[in-house]
Amino acid sequence: MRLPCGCTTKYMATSFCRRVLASSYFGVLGRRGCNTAAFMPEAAGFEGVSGRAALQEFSVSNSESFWAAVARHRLSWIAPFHTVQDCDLSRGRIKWFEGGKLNVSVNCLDRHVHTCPERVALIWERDEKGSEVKYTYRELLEMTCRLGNLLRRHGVKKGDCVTIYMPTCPLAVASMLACARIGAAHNVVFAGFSADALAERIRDAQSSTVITVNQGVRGGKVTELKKTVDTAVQSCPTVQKVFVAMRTDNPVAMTARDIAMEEEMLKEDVVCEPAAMNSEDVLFLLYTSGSTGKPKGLVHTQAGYLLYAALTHRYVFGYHDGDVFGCVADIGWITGHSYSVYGPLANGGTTVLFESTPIYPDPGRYWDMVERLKISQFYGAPTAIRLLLKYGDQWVNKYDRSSLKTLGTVGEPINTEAWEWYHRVVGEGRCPVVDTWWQTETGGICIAPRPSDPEAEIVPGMAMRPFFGIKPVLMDSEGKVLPSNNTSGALCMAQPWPGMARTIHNNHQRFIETYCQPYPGYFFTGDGANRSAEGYYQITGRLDDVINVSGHRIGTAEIEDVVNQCSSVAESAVIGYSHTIKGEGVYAFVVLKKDVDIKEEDLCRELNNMVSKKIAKYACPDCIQFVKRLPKTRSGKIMRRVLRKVADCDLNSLGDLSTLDDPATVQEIIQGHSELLSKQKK
Ligand code: 7RM
Repeated sequence: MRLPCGCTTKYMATSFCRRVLASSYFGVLGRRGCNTAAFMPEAAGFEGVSGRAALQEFSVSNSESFWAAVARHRLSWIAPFHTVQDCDLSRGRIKWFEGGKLNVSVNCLDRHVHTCPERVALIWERDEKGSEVKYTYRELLEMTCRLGNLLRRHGVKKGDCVTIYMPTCPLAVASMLACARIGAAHNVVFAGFSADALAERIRDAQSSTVITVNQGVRGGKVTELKKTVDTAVQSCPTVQKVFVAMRTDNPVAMTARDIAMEEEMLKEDVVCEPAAMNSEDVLFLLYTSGSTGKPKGLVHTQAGYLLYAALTHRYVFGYHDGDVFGCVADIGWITGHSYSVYGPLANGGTTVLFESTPIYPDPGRYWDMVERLKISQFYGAPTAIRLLLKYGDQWVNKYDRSSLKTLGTVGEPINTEAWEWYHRVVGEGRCPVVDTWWQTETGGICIAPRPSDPEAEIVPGMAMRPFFGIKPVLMDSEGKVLPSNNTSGALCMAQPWPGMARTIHNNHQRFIETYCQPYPGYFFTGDGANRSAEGYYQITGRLDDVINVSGHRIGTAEIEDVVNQCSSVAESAVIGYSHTIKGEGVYAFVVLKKDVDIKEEDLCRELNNMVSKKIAKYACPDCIQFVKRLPKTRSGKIMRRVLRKVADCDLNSLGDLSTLDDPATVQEIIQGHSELLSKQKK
């Protein structure tokens, strides 16, 4: 017999199954607040809270009772928490569920193995189309335990930080969970980052252990990940062990510090004692770009992060038992952490790990996968939607998409055309599209169309409504809260929530300065937003010098630092400009040193090579314009606003140029820009 939770009767006699059954049972009978409890069993105990709007309101104004109830209901605790929250945003002090002890890997694995061991946890959609591999909860737990034991044997201890440099694959997930099991923090570095970028992150995280694969495979191309690690660790004296898994059959050179991971895992026991972790112990670091040249390692902790990822996964997408969740983000980004790994697994879900690209081997890849794996929720990036839209509807229509229930987007604003196409063509007009706004810093989705009401109206291209417990506010330039609707301002959060980042690794001062000081008492997101007449939020983009290339964050200062290292370059200014596919493209204005005698073409190639070597390919300039000088104010500040207007061909509103030292520079730059455009057209 198949139960509603997807288990068979054989495994029924457990608390988890009974709880799921009990809660839906009471919901249907409408014991309390019929509507509310049926939709959200966690809320069944909130006396007098009836209806979804009331629940959202309650979650914000009674956030302690709300989060306490949800935390007790959704997480398995080794010891209960005694304090729901202890937060002071003005001082950057954020603590949730203190006193509580738990293990994240137990929450993601063991408790589902007890109830439904043969349920599929992971479907690995390998780069090679049609060769997917499924892993049950039992298999994933086994893999995680073996790896946990292996890491322990090699000296990884509670509190250590393990750097993971791997493609999106089951062993990468097992590595993350194995760290969680033994109490080590993980630091996943996107496998597209260069050796230099990897080394910087290993050093900053003070990792002594790295996990990687021999080679990566993406879009049919092989990348030498182990070699990149070899190069990186040359400048990382802390690294003592490198675990190497085999993604391809090609052997790689191994040194004394390298360990053949799968081979050694086979020798380990399949049982691994989980560490009892405090709620506020570190679960992981994840580096992201800010407005300086140095990326920041945002710190997420155990209970609050896991709870928030699980709850948002369930309610923003309407995930139910038996669904197949398809988040196509790489695990190197926060989206991969929260919605390929932690959210779905905490909910006992089936989650897809997508290793490939949207157009490999052809632009039908996503929809072929949706048909083959029967994906229920598809979660992707606007940049990919815009790209696929250009290839035409036939690539979508070829495949059966009747399994789809919800479509999601994340990473950048989605334009109406792409939204409409996603809704009408991909979703056949019957799947709600949820445009989800959040950040590495927020841990999970904060604003999304219908977190508390699966029936609510959705406006195209808008993130719309705050999630439970989230209280967004807009600020004016003086730092005052804008109370009315139909307004725009800097997006802040007025109260803490469990999923938010706690600090920047080794730099709490920077955390406070970046997020807490700009608007004292509030958490500043760095984004600007509109609030419509109806009170819906629409995110307009970054207010700082961070650009968003295909949904990937990169600081302009990081790119400038690299460009300026070129011996021919005197100075540079990098900005973002609108790009039809990527959302934003990278535009570099470069001033050469006097007497430099190199062809511009060769210089462009050199600069691109440098950026790709020091950072990653995605950060390479789409456009390089050589200029005699940059537009500067009399105090010497580069007027980036003017450069942005020029790059966007928006010459009618250059704004006030009176503070420029020499307004003639602007004319030179406009001239050079139009020459570059006509050259590119040719
Ligand atoms: C999840 C993620 C965060 C930045 C954020 C925004 C932008 C993300 C949306 C969005 C408009 C959205 N984390 N952003 N989602 N802008 N609408 N739905 O992307 O740390 O890598 O980036 O991305 O600017 O601050 S991230």
